[in-house]
Amino acid sequence: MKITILGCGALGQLWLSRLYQQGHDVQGWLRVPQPFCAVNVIEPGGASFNRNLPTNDPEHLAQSELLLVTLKAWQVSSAVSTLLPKLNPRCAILLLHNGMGTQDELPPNNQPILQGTTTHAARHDGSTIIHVAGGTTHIGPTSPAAQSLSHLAEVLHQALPDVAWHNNIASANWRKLAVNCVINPLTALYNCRNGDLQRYPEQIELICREVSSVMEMEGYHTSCEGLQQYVMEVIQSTADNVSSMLQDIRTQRHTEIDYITGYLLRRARSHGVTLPENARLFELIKRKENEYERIGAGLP
Ligand code: KPL
Repeated sequence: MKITILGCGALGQLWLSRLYQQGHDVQGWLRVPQPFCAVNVIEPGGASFNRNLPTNDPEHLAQSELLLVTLKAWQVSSAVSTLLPKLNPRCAILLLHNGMGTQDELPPNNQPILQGTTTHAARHDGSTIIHVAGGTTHIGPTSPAAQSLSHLAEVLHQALPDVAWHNNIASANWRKLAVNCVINPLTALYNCRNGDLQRYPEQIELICREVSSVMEMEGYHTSCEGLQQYVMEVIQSTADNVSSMLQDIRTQRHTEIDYITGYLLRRARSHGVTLPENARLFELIKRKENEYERIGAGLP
């Protein structure tokens, strides 16, 4: 399959290496074009992949059957909007990021669009990508044109298992949103690893109660207890992880809070509801982010 991967960070390089090894014709797409992408991945068992892969070939892009987007949520709309006119109308776009709401920001289009979440953990160590732990990628259609694309789950599963197909991906996305609404801001504020959050059961319950109330209003059957149990399982299974938001705060990068807690608050507002605990966490993270972004922009 001809595939372009937009975003060559840790997750993008992991997919590039795995899809290449499966015999797919892959290229990376970089915002600032470079002659190639040096992909250097170390797998959990110690095996390594080291190869320069092609980038930013417009012909390859025009012939791609899949555009796999592994950018941060806040980078998606401008990057994908620029590429939309250059894509084959049948090229599927798979958005793989934390949080929700990026698709609402894209200009009207008829591309088959899929959305997904992943629990694979990968991080940079200098110029090397460490695939810290395997996981599951859940994907599914978010536009009518993508409903017949379940075979893509099998293609991706062959490269980087596990991949699960969901006809109703929104429901899986909301469960992941609940996980991110708890783990990401709390680890960033307490400056701790995911596993340390087991010390804050009351606060986790408060966040889950607010998320489940919005999910119910959006028409998804759920319960606070069910969500809380799921979040606790993820906290345990990713106990040693430094969450992506804590990594962003530590390295003074823009966080995905607008698409995680921010998305939740926007949906709540549309139902005329306020969420005191999530609103408080949102403000605290924005304040942290503003501190270094103001300094970075040279503002007093
Ligand atoms: O998605 C994650 C993240 O760090 O962004 C979790 C699931 C919280 C794992 O760390």
